[in-house]
Amino acid sequence: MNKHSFTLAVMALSALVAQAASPVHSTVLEYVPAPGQFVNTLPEWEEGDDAAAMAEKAYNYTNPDGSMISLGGYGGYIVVGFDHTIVNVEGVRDIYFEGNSFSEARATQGGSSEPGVVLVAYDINGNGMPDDNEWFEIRGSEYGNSISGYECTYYRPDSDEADIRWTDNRGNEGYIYRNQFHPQPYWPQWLLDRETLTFRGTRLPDNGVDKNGDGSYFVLSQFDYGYADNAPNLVDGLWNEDAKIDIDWAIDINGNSVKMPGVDFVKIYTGVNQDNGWIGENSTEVCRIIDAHVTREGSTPVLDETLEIDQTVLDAFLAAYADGNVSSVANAVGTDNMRVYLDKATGVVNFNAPNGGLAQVYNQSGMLVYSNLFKAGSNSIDLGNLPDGLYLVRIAGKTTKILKH
Ligand SMILES: [Ca+2]
Ligand SMILES: [Ca+2]
Ligand SMILES: [Ca+2]
Ligand SMILES: [Ca+2]
Repeated sequence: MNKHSFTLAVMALSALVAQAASPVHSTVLEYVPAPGQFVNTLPEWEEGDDAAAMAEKAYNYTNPDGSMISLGGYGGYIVVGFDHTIVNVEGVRDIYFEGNSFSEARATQGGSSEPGVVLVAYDINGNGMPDDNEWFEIRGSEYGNSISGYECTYYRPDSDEADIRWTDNRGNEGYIYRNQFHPQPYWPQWLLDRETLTFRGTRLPDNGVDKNGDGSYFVLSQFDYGYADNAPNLVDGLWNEDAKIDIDWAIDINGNSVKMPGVDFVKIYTGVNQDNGWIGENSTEVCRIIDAHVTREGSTPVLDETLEIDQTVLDAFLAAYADGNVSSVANAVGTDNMRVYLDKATGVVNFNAPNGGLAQVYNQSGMLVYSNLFKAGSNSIDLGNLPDGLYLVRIAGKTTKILKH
């Protein structure tokens, strides 16, 4: 090899190196915190910063190995993207979340866990963006103890010195309380034109306990698995398995497990709505979000680029979710906290009810075609033998329109 071709080879090699994929998230697409004691400081808001500027700052605060950002109270979220698809590797956890939880032992033994609910998206339509119907929730250990369809609205305060009131769709209300340690405004300053901020999702159970009963010592217990900022980052210097999620924990809008080929986007939102006295609101922190399939861990992890998406899994996934996460639930209708949906393939209407009651179905002519009692929990009504068309499904006195087609 002469000197010239050697130089070319080195140049080609550095080009390759420059293009190597990074296991760490490569972009922050959205950063919308709920009000909280670290909002406007993690990351810092400066006069003139708009939503795009704050998303960029959120990136700079999380990657590379930066500090962290806070999502504020319940519902506040961040959406990140990667420069490659995180492959769902069979039988192992695929995504690693760095947070600032310092619990040393599991569950009730103590800690500062502030679990964030995780959603993952595969770019089904290939437009380079996560679309609403591309998200799948990660079913963590508390899924059965959580409230789905939860909605929390915060009200912009009249002054920066006022606590920030919230109400939810379960009849509760409360405050994000100001504290002496954090004197800055708690309302996102780039969202001052919004009178309210509403967040929807799954509400995890409260995990904070006033240990001495006098407000002096709060313990925020760690959940078993499936959340961000829930478990300590490291165990014996290595990435903590409890800080990782398996893409196989993804579920669709029906609550069914989904076999996803991989993940292009990750969303995290604060999942607990609890005030812990002087510690303040439970707020999820996010540092780096990392493809866990690496050949080297640590501050500069190296991606294992030999992994490939399983074509069979991809084909089956695209066939099942060609229209995204609502392909089988085109008629999903939320009725308060009850979601009624039609499985197009079978003609079965499914719903989850907090209590038992009477279900009736009328056809377009107003004829009663179904009447039966249902129980608390999951129920189904089989309309498979009925002709296509519009039906009125009346469940516990609430009517939902379902178009069977
Ligand atoms: Ca996996
Ligand atoms: Ca997309
Ligand atoms: Ca926090
Ligand atoms: Ca935290």
